[in-house]
Amino acid sequence: MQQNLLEEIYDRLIEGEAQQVKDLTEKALEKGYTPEVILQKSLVAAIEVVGWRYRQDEIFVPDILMASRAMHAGLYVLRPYLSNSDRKYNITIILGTVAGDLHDIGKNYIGMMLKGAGFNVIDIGIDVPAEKFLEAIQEYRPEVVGMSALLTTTMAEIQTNIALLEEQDIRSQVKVIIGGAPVTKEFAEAVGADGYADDVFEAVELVKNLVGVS
Ligand code: B1M
Repeated sequence: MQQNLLEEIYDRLIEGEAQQVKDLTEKALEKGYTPEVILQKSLVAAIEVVGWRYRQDEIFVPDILMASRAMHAGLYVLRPYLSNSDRKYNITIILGTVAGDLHDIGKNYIGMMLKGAGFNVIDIGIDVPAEKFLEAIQEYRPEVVGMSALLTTTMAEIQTNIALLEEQDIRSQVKVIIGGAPVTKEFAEAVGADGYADDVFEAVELVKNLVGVS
C-alpha cells in the first residue's frame, strides 16, 4: 500500500501531472513518509527516467518540461520540511545556475538541503552571468559560492566566472563549489574550483568541510 503511493508519485511525475504529484506528495507526507524518501524514491528517481527516455528519443522537450513542472510541484510541497532548520551557522552560501543554463531542479534541491543543514542560502537564480555572481558576492560577502551547470555547453561558464573573480581580486575571499550532471572532479580541478559535489549529500558535506563546521 505504502509502496504504491511512492510509485504513484513516480508515475504521475513521468506523465507530467503536476497537480497530482502535488496532491500525492501531500498525501505521502500525511501517511508518514519522510520528505527525503519521497524525494529520492519518487521525484528524483522519476526525473532521472525522464532524462534517460529523452536520450533514447522516446520522449521530447515538451515532455521533460511537463515532468519538470511536476517535479517543482512536488518540491514545493517538500520545501518547508527539507529546509526547516534554525540557522545554525553564520555562514552564507550563494547558489546560481550559470549563464545560458535554465536547469534549476538540482540547484534548488541543494539549496533546500543546505538551508536544512543550518546555512544561510541565497539563490540568485538561473542563467546567471559572471557579473551577477560577482555583484552577489560583493553584496552578500558569502563564505561559499555554488555554481550549477547541467549542459556540456554551459560548463565553460564556470571557468569564465572563476576567471572574473580572479581578475577582480575577490577569488581568495570565497570558496567556489561546482556541480551538475556533466561536471566532474577533474573539471573542477582544471578550472580551479575549491570543490565539486556529485549530489546533494556530497554538496552539504563539502560545504561543511570547506567552512570547517561539523
Ligand atoms: Co535538460 N538536459 N535540456 N531540461 N534536462 C539534461 C541535462 C540532459 C542530460 C538530457 C539528456 O540528454 N538526457 C541534456 C544535457 C546534455 C548535455 O549537455 N550533456 C539536456 C538538454 C540537451 C537540454 C536542452 C538543450 C534540450 C533542448 O532544448 N533541446 C534544453 C536546454 C535549456 C537550457 O538550459 N538552456 C533543456 C531543457 C530542459 C527543461 C527546461 C525542459 C528541464 C529543466 C527544468 C528545470 O530545471 N527547471 C530539463 C530537465 C528537467 C532535464 C533532465 C531530464 C533532468 C535534470 C534534473 O533536474 N535532474 C536532464 C537529464 C538528467 O540529468 N538525467 C536534462 C534531477 C536533479 C535532482 O539532478 O540537476 O543533476 P541534477 O542535480 C544533481 C547533481 O547534478 C548535483 O546535485 C544534484 C542533486 O543530487 N548538482 C550539484 C547539481 N548542481 C549542483 C551544484 C553543486 C553541487 C552539486 O554545487 C554548487
